[in-house]
Amino acid sequence: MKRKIVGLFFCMMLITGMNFASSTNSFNEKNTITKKTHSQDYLLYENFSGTFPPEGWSTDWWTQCNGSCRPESPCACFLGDHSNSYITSKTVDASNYGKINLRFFLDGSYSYPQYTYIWIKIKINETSQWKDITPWDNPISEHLLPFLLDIDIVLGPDNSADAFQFNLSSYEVYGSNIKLYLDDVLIYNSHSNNPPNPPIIEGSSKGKIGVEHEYTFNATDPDDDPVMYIIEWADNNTEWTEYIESGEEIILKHTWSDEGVYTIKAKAKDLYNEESDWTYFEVTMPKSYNNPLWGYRGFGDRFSLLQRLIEVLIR
Ligand SMILES: [Ca+2]
Ligand SMILES: [Ca+2]
Repeated sequence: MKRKIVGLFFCMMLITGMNFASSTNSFNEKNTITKKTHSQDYLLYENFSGTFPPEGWSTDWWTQCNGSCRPESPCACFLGDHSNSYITSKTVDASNYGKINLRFFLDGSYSYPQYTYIWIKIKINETSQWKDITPWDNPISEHLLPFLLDIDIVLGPDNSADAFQFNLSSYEVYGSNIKLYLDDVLIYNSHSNNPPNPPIIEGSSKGKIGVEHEYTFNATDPDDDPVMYIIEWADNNTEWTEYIESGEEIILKHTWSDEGVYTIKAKAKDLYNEESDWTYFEVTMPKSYNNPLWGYRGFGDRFSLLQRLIEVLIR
């Protein structure tokens, strides 16, 4: 086991944090991160659904919450009952990796950002000091939350990170004004990750205004990671799906309200935020036949069958 501290080359990091505060309309609250059970290269995944604190974790005032969690309850939370708080992950052996990523969701609120401090720290092994990798200045001075943070951590070729740990701590002068919600902590090896293949889109290329159309999306990930889909329906509607297994079909319904040619765009994103290229699928919406009878609903399926029959006959 290497204990080489000199020459230890860890850190630094590239922040690819996404602040969902400014794009809440595109964040699907139903998004869930699926825990992979197969050949996956992650070192730690914690969604706080079990006993609290999870085995190997430690904290002072953090507890388990069932509301306000992002992406999914339950999560770990600190409800501002003290000025200081911390939560520390269990240790993981990252000594086989030159680079890892630390990713988590953090949400919450505070009244006085100018008196609020939030730190992210890592520890490489049991004898090393905590290293501050906070990607913002403290006090935070402005409203940062909520976000999904994804931090690249370069450990270097001589890495001795055999007891790697992550720590989140906070300090707020008026302690009761801060609330923090932490969820889906993932420490993973991003080095070997490949993006998913572009999704295959299946469905009708001709449609009718005001009628719901079904489209099937299917993408595979070379690493067999769970994938989610981002679909732009070309009428200013964008849809995000939940994560599903690689290669599993997902069926989505959409209704266009104006005539025209619409180019659906879809891409797949894997659990580690790697995105596929876009796939395009053109749909033509001719005018709807303005027969008042067809607007009548009540005959159920038999009537829509009749409607389709008449439609074929008059074409
Ligand atoms: Ca959770
Ligand atoms: Ca992948």
